[in-house]
Amino acid sequence: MTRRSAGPWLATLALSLLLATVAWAATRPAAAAIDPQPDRQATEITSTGPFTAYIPLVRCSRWEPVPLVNGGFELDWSVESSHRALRVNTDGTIEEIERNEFLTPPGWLTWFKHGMPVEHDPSNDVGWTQPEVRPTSKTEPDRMRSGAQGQQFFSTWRLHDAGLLQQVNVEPGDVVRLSGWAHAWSFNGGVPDGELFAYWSEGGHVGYNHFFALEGTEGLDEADCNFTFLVGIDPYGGTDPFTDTVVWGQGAHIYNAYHQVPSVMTAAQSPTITVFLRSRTLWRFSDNNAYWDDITLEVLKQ
Ligand SMILES: [Ca+2]
Repeated sequence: MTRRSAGPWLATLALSLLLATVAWAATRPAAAAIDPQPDRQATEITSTGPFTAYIPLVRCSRWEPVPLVNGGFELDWSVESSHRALRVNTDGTIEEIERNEFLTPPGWLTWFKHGMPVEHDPSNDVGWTQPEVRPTSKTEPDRMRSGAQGQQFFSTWRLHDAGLLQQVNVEPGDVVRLSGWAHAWSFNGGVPDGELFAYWSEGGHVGYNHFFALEGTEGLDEADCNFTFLVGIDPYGGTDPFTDTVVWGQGAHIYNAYHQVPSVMTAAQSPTITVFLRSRTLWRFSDNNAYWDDITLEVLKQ
């Protein structure tokens, strides 16, 4: 019986392991990849064996803040004393108006949808209406996420689809990302014990819970879905929140405590972009209150 040498066998095993490792490395996602995927360069790195492997090389990228005016809503309203708002009518017209009900925060402009119909509720003969806008009360510390103030929108026994906008100067082509924090008090008298009602919201899955669910989550009831929060960017810098060029992030139902609204990202198409905050309600509850804080904009730097 001929005894075989282990040398060639071990060499074959080592080569197989090397080739398997190179093949695995060529197909796996790059560990340093971030969202969005930066540009990649396919670079030949080895040709020592019978195969040639390509591994994506990822450029180092980072997010840097783009200053927003009053992104944390800490500036006192008297800095601008603005009562301005854009009334975005369902017939497609837009009017700039001033009302005492709008304590529009410095650096921002209030917008709201106005008119009929209410597509999801034909019994609603009031339509989309004007909310009231003001800083969060300093007596309700949970209504601001940081600092001394947040911003609130509220409507009583009525719907709103409304928010704030701000135009920001950037470089065309910049990849920008908008984020913010929000929550709602969505109340219609259904609290079971009559206590702490300001932090109890309607919905079979909500109640006192610090509730967050992405829009479209299965199993939610109609009250769970009363409020939807969104952030959006118009990369062309327009002020119509309903124009086709506005890119909206995914909606989220958020109640009773702050949670980050799903961020949105796009590439600037002009030297000015517009960032939008939006809360949309479904039902004419007694208290449809939306709270916002800590809005941030970032740009991707290569
Ligand atoms: Ca704040």
